[in-house]
Amino acid sequence: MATKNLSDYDISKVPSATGIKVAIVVAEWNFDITSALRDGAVETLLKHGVNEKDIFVEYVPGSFELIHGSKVVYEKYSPDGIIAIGAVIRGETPHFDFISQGVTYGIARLNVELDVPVIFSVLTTNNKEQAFDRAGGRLGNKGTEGAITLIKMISLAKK
Ligand code: DLZ
Repeated sequence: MATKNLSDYDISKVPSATGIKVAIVVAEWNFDITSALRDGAVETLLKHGVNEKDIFVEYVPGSFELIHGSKVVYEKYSPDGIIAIGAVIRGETPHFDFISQGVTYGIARLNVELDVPVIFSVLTTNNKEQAFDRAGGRLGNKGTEGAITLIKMISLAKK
């Protein structure tokens, strides 16, 4: 199966992001990866017209905390949408499965409970190499893709 690289998107199909307010929550666990995802997201939002002062970045210890962190930034900044950024990497313990499932379920729930989209920019990979491939490496940057997804979802709500 060919691996799709969504970071090579068609810029003409992305709606204008001028005037929107975005909160980004970044997990500090595997920060070499999550900071690269954050940079991809911020760069893409700016490129599509989001004002720098309308991008609010906050940090939480690990991916599991992205759920509560997203609720906090929702209440604190009243954004039009949220990007949750994390990197869960398979280790020697069952933690990988618990954290991956927990954060997936938690973010999905927030998408039902909050009236703004919460984008799931959380990598779940077997090793660091696979994570780097998706954080600005040969398979693009999932932070960039998260930003594009958010712009499209906010535009959907405003139509
Ligand atoms: C504990 C833990 C482990 C083992 N692995 C990761 C990981 O790969 N990525 C990540 O973002 N966080 C990890 N954590 C931390 C948890 O997300 C969380 O911070 C702790 O369980 C405390 O709630």
